[in-house]
Amino acid sequence: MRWKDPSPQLHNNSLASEHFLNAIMTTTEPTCCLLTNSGRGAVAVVGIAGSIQQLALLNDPLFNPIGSKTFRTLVEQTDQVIFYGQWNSTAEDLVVVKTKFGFEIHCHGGDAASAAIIDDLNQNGCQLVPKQDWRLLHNDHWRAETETAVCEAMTSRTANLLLRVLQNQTTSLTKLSDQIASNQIADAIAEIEQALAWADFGASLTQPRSVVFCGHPNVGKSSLINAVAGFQRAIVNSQAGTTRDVLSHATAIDGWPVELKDTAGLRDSEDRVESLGIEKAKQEIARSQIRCLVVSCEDFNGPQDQVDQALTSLREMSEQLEPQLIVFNKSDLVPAFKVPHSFDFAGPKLVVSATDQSGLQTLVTRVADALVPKLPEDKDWFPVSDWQIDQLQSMLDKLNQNEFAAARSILKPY
Ligand SMILES: Nc1nc2c(ncn2[C@@H]2O[C@H](COP(=O)(O)OP(=O)(O)OP(=O)(O)O)[C@@H](O)[C@H]2O)c(=O)[nH]1
Ligand SMILES: [Mg+2]
Repeated sequence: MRWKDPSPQLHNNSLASEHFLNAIMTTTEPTCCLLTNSGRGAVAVVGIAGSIQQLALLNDPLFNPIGSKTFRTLVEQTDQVIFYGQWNSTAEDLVVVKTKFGFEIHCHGGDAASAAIIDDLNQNGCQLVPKQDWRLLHNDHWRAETETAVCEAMTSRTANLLLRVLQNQTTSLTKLSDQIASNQIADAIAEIEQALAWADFGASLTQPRSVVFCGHPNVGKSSLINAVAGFQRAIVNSQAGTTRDVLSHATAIDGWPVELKDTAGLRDSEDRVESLGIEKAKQEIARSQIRCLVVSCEDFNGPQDQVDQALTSLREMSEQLEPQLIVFNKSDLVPAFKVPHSFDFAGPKLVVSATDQSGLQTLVTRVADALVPKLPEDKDWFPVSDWQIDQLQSMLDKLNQNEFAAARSILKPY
């Protein structure tokens, strides 16, 4: 049989998952999948599954193991699991590992090496399947989702947390299933609610959070982003209104993946292009998780009427934009600058300079605190994908409607 693209419903239907598993194990045409994320690691892993006798890797000399024996002989006549050798078409030295379902090819982490291998496999009848479906080989959708999240982790901090979630998963879901089976429904509900309380955090481990720098023109938003990101990316200019679009820079803050967003300075403008930029800025500010409102220390250090005007404007912007942090930049221009007493704000008020870099470490720490105010405990399990969140929500609904067996069946195979 030929492998067809899986239907979108596949993930919501355990019968369909079983169908997939049967298909992949009995098909005469093997399948392959890039198991690691594109361009994110030193080593990329290409998985191959299917009827072992038919594997392209065995039938054609795609791979030459070190020594005089052919790959087929080694696989069929020895218990060897790890094979060192050369991929023929690219002459790359790599490692092939025998697995429960077929093989894994561990090659160079760049995109080109894995693409060449997948191309060779494809040409030898090994069909490429999406990562999500590949993981259903486990026949455990809960595990498949968490493993996929581990592969999507962008930093070692998030990868470690996701691995811990994976380790805790069997114990936690088995406990939940047992609680429902033994009619401890209130405990089960509390358990699910506790897990769902971490759902946003779980999602943030694979999807970067947006941190926007906003404020009036010329206060140093672009300069601060460049300083935090560690290199010159956004255009900085002494002319107000320099940034016209939303610029995005992917990085990590304290190990949390983020997109730093540079926005146009907010002011009334007659210029059509600038006004469009300001409109986009407002939309970005509204959808960002963390908003850093940037002002210039200079505006708070002059004649009283200028300071009063700056304070009024700061209060208005703070009410409108609801920032988590207020950043007084250009402190190098105002020695011994003090944040005005008369300005009340619940979050951190930071005094920094993009030019001499003072206060930047504190700024980064405070952004990290705002991103993750609290960490889960080592033993905690929580959902890390939309599918897992949906399943837990639907379990809650079923438990609340006294449909205990239906709720428990969602936890299959636990
Ligand atoms: N002395 C000093 N100058 C700074 C500092 N930060 C930025 N500047 C200068 O202020 C001017 C404006 O900086 P930008 O980073 O372009 O300001 P912006 O807020 O992005 O401006 P728009 O894109 O126009 O909204 C430039 O000349 C910067 O070199 C700082 O901490 N100290
Ligand atoms: Mg700018």
